[in-house]
Amino acid sequence: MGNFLPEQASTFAGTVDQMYIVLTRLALIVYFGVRYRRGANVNRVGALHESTKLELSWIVLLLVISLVTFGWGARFYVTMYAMPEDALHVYVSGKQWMWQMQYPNGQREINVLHVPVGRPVRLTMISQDVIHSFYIPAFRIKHDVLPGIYTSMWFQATQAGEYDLFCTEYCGTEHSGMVGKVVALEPRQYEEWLRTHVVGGADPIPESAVGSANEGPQTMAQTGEQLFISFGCNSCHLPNGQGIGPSLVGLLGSEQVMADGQTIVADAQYIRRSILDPRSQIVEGYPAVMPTYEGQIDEQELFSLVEYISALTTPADTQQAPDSNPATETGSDTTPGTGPEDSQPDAQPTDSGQESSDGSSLSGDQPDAADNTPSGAGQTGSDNGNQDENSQP
Ligand code: HEC
Ligand SMILES: [Cu+2]
Repeated sequence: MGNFLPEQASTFAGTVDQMYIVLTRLALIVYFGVRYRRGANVNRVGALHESTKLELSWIVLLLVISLVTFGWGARFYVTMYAMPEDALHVYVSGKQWMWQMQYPNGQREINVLHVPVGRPVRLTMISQDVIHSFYIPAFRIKHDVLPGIYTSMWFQATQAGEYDLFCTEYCGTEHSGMVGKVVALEPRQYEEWLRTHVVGGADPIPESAVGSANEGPQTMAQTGEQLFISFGCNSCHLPNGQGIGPSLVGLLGSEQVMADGQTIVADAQYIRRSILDPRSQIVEGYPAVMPTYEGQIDEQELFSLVEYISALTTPADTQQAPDSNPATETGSDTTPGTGPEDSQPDAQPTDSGQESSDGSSLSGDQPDAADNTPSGAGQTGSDNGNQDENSQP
């Protein structure tokens, strides 16, 4: 399949290339249509006139071709944008001019993304300044990275190796230098890498985001828990729902009813927005007293908070042992599993997205990718100011 294309190293690559080739060939039809149109100066010796059979056959054939390409493309699109539930999570934040990766186990790197082969990996991405775009040619995936709203994409690497990573949205003078690499490792090596390359490893990120003294590897959920306490969230959000604010246990993936009657599925974007702009979405039955944290929390900290809140699941809903539930450490003697949460009657059935087989993918999400819904678009502008203040070296 033409060696002008980059190597194929993900489960998407084959299909993307086939589509590319097929569509390019179909484009030839347009070319011939123009070239041999009536009135074009071509040799018409022996040309047919008024053959119903011929006309019918090309009409039907083209119809079938266009329906098949549509169906094929639509199905593939759905596959690409429906996030698999068992995906590993990596949080990506882009800024002029670098990519920062955060792994749920607390690992961080700049411009390098480590992934295992043969397992879906889901990226939750945000920009700290302008629009960037995350592109891995060998995986045939690309997605805009926007300020103020999370975008997600997923992939599954099929071959171990090192691949290019580019920003494909012109984002300033050093845009062309906003490159990196993706290292796909065999699962065993990946586990090894996760264990051995702890925070402060090869490419440490300046410790701007992590709150207090960071001794040894600390998972994102643990960092998030510390932030939850240091920002005083825990004084209003008690795991047993007795506080001023609703309990956040089982929030991710659940349906939340707003004061205006709207129902929102709580995804990562909803949580982010609840923190930065609480007034934009007041939960029904609660007073609008939550202060905004805009300008006080940076994107990396928000990722950790999202990861922490995502991990607040009732032990009964998941196979996770209760001790992996950070909520039990927040100082309440009531286990989050006891008693139904008044504000979240729907938590149970929609929680399936959070099942995870290991600690490194704690933050499963709602089954369908709702992250990209345009609902957050109007908010982008207001968050821009926040990004600017926040960007730290
Ligand atoms: C002064 C008390 C208070 C503090 C402090 C507070 N919240 Fe809230 N929070 C609320 C109340 C009340 C609501 C429900 C009304 C609303 O939606 O604004 C809420 C709603 C939320 C929601 C949506 C919950 C749902 O069930 O849909 C999230 C998420 C959230 N808060 C996270 C946080 C985080 C994270 C912090 C700390 C950075 C925090 N809150 C600090 C009172 C508080
Ligand atoms: Cu960029």
